[in-house]
Amino acid sequence: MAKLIIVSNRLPVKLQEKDGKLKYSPSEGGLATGLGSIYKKKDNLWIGWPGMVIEDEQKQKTVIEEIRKDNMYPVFLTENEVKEFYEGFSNETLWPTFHYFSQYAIYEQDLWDTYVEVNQKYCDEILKHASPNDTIWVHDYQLLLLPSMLREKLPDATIGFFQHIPFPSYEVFRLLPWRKEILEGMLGADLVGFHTYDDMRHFLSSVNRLIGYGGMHGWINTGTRSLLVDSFPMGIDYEKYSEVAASEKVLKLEEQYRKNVGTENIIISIDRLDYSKGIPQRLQAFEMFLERYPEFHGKVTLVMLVVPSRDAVEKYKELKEEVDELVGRINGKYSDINWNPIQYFYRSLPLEVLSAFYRMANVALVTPMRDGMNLVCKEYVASKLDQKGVLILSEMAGASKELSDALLINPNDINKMVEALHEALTMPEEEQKMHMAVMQDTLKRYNIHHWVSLFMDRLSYVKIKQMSLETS
Ligand code: GDG
Repeated sequence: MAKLIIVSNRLPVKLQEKDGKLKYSPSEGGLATGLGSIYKKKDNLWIGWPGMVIEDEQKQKTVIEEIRKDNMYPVFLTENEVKEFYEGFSNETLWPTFHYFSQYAIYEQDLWDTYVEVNQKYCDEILKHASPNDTIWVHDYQLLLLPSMLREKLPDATIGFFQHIPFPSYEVFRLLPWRKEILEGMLGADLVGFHTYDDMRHFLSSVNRLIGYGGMHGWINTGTRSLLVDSFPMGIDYEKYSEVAASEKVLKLEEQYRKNVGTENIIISIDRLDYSKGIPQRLQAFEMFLERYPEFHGKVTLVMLVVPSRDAVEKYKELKEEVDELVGRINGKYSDINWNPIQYFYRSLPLEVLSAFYRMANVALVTPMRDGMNLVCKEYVASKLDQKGVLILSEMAGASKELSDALLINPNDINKMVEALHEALTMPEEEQKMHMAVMQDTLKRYNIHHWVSLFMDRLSYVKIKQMSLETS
């Protein structure tokens, strides 16, 4: 029986070392939830990095033994591989380029070489487990070369690739010295998926202009094979977020937080610390809002959660300083003894706390400069059980394509962001409910389970279609 192998840079586990002992617990990110019912079944499995450098062989064995009970197999990365493959090429070359921050991108041959080696390392681990007719679903920008490496060894396998971050326009993509190798790596898949139609269009255009392959309706013909490129906007586990938001624990937390925050209006802002998320621009807009609408002084609080991320990378350290400074400046300027306009948390918080934040906020301010999808805005909508609340959303997030009932803004237009804040904070309740209901309908239907089955069904369809193309 053919099985499914899921591959991503990180495994859905949290490993911790306490008193020399390794502890592990499953982590329930969006992808893990969506795929949970699949990879735990029968012979299916998930391959990836457990998220910690473990060089001791005995410890490696313990990890293998532990996580295989949950159908997971690790790829162990050395410290240098983490530095050059993960922090380096993935997060200092590909991430900035794909998010249109190419001025932040570094182009270093050593980093590229390690990126190739590590992709090969993942390939070798997969080959230990894969049979010729298995289905392999590869995820994201850390593993762009893997589809072709696998195709070479397993010509008949069914290979899907999904990219969670944007794909830039040809003009930006072509800045990469290894642009052709990257495209050729991805073209080893049978199905290449993106969140949006625009990402898909950009990819097709790069393939056409850099390699010369063309086709119709998303099909690419390489001369020896055909593959399909398509868009699959990722959903969330809607039920999970609405159930948590309805729980006794979250209700209590919300009540307590509301009392502590103390203002009638609460704006929420939640992201990983990342320059693609537009955090400084958001703070500038809030500052200008306070300047322009003094009647809101003492009546509105921005609750801002920034989750530490990639703090070994220089640009992220600089951004942290910039955010700290801006928050300090705004609070210094406007605070009085009874009111702090911004409550700022730099840490990761449990899901229940997040849910209580979503519940208590009458506005969610989600303003990335560029985002493949953005799940925070979807989770906010799913948590608004009374349908009261307004979502302000950047046009540059993939999610804006589905959530046109949000107040859509351009994050470079600070002035418009200020007006959107004012509009959101003064929007009649009936209007809030009307928009929220439409967005909830969409997200309930196009949830994470729908996304997984759509991708898997399309992948099977591609295989059948390829056979008929070959025989015609
Ligand atoms: C990439 C793409 C695409 C955040 N803080 C805490 C916490 N979170 C959770 C949120 C949400 C997730 O992290 C963040 O997801 P996003 O989609 O917003 O952003 P990225 O991490 O950049 O994800 C993105 C995504 O992949 C999926 O394809 O949408 O565009 O960049 O689920 O709730 N969770 C907990 N505590 C926190 O403090 N428990």
